[in-house]
Amino acid sequence: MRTIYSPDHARHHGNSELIDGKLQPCFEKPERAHLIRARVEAVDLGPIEPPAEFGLGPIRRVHRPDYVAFLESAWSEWTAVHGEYDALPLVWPTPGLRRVLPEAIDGRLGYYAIDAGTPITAGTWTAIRASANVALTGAAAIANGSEQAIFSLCRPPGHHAGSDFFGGYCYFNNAAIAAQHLRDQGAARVAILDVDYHHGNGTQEIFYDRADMLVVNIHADPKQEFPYFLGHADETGAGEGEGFNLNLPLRWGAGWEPWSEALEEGCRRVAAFAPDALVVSLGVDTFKQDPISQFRLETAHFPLIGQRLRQLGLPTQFVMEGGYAVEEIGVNAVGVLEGFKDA
Ligand code: OKP
Ligand code: ZN
Repeated sequence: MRTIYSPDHARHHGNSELIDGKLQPCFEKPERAHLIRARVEAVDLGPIEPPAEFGLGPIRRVHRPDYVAFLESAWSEWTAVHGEYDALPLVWPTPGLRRVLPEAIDGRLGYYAIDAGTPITAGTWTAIRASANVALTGAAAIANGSEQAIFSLCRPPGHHAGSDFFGGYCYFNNAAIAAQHLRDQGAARVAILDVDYHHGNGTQEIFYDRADMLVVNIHADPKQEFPYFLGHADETGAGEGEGFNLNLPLRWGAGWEPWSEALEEGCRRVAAFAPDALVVSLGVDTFKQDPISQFRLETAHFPLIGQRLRQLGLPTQFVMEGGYAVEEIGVNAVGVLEGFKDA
């Protein structure tokens, strides 16, 4: 299996995120992608190739132009006022306030953000453009039939980013950009299966009213876990998209038994949808030792995920999302891919 990777991800390295009442070192750090890449090499998964440049066109197919422009200029606007330290929001247009776009960068950050854990830094724009290109290069290879399965080693991740918001370490929604590109290159229907521990609220929001995109999420119950305000089982889609969103929330502490049952249900729904391609939002923060997560999957379970996905028999693009137990992140993420390959 081919891996698409860009070293430009390392240009994004935030100092801190607001978590548990403290500013702490970012869990989402360059080492994550370095270790996954190293594991791809160690097990000889296949060639590692750089992404092609796709420009902003395919990004604007899922993100609003004002939001894209905000991300491009946020760092220079921020440094002009505050100097060269991470930009983070601290006020949001919550109910009772008005959603009028401020001029001040501090206000604009709150307007477009969902949390205070997602810093914008000097290299963020370069890194998120590269991450989207990694996703698009993978999608293009699936679309033209040159690969049946491909690994887009995206960083930063993307599934919390919506049509006009960032958060949860995500800026551009790489999986959504890839899925839309597959559609634009001729796929009639695309399924997205998100196995990250956290609900992919951004992906759900982007495709919620569409019948050509099936979005399936297996994740920690938002009553207990980030992103808290989306991901409930009764969110089934809207309008034309009614019936094309499936949320399978699980309680804290879930291990392989309930998790694999949810995977089975998700896979059956994907199969019934009969898509032309599958995009897997691959997070491995379901691992029992993940420092910010509360599921209990073990290293031996990750290849089983890959095996089950392979049974779907679909052209499949893996798009990297979360996973913060950095010591094991390579073994776990690449374990899914090896399970898929060897099944
Ligand atoms: C990104 B991805 C938990 C705070 C969580 C944000 C987590 C973002 C995860 N107490 N902060 O889905 O792996
Ligand atoms: Zn996650």
